[in-house]
Amino acid sequence: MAEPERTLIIVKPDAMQRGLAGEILTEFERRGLRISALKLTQVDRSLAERHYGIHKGKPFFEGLVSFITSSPVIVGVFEGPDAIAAVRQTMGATNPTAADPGSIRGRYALDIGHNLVHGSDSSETAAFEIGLFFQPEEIRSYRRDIDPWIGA
Ligand code: IDP
Ligand code: MG
Repeated sequence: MAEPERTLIIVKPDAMQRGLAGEILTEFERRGLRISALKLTQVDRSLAERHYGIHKGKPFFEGLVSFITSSPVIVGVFEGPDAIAAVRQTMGATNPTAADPGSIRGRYALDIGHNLVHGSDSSETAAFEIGLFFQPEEIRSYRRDIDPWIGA
């Protein structure tokens, strides 16, 4: 059985402005993942720089920080078997025109700088990013009756 994992997702400013938040959350929920935490928030510059610290110095860094701080976003923790890989697959590749056409980015996005959604890329990153956005008491551990039916 796949390992239970938690991962951080962000419904980015472009998705919020385009009214795609519900659609995106639905994708992860329908995949079988369980919502462990969810909130609307506005990312400030300091949090953006910490969250995207790995990209500091890259040519797109400044644009990325101003983009992610440009509108309220929804941040969430999703939990389930292999949640990190499942979210990445459901999101699709970073560049939407290279993303699987069935993925969120492949269906709804065209530009790498406007790719709608963030998902942690490893268990270390997930733990770090969840800690950036959520206090431990904001994250709920619970079981659903359907969990055995999705292998959770
Ligand atoms: P990911 O979001 O698929 O994990 P990362 O490589 O971690 O992709 O990059 C973080 C975000 O930075 C991407 O989602 C994208 O919005 C932006 N980004 C990455 N590479 C480029 C680029 O070459 N030009 C513009 N924006 C980029
Ligand atoms: Mg990334």
